[in-house]
Amino acid sequence: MIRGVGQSGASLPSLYLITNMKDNGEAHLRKQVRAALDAGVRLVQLREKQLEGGALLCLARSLREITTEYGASLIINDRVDIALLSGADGVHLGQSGFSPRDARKITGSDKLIGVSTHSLEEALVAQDEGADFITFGPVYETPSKAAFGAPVGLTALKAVCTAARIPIYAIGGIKKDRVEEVMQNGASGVALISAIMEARNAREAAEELLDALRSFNKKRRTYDTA
Ligand code: TZP
Repeated sequence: MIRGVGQSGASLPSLYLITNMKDNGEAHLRKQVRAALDAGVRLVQLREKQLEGGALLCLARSLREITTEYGASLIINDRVDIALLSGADGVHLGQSGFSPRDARKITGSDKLIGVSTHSLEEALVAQDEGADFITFGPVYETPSKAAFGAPVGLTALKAVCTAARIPIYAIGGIKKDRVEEVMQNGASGVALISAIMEARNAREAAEELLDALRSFNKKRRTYDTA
């Protein structure tokens, strides 16, 4: 696995923020995303499955403007059409929508394609089909995925990180205190929703997560060159 570089050669930040506005509304979503961008987050996925096309496109365009201000990348969950219409940098696919290979036929080579995976097999299929990166999880228990059974855990994360060549974001229950553990097990970064979207102070939460990633990467560099 090459840390932080997608199959297309694009370099990927180690923190991947995913939105979920729940009942808080769009203004709150924009506020949390902006606070995260202020802190230094540079990769954001718009994931609002409840929104119909028109409303989703409108929100995607407004997040496109905000992320552009900060030089950050914007990824759209599932909807290749919305990704193209909003000028987003890529699309994030689930297991039940388009395959990465089919999505690529629509997006062309310059968009990023991410895929949600939950097993080694899914991860390797996504890689073979040209995904730039994957999320793997849920690594830990997290309320939104409780209905889908037990989390995959760190051993499975490590196995996927050892076997795959593309960047892997650990997802599911990621808080600042768990960053070091998932990175030690081979993740190239962390993807998360509630740790930032539900934080009282989203800027501070994002800064703490970025600090944890930076201090892990610093330790890893020291270790790698020792
Ligand atoms: N896929 C696997 S776990 C998850 C998704 C979308 C939810 C992550 O949310 P949180 O709040 O960071 O645990």
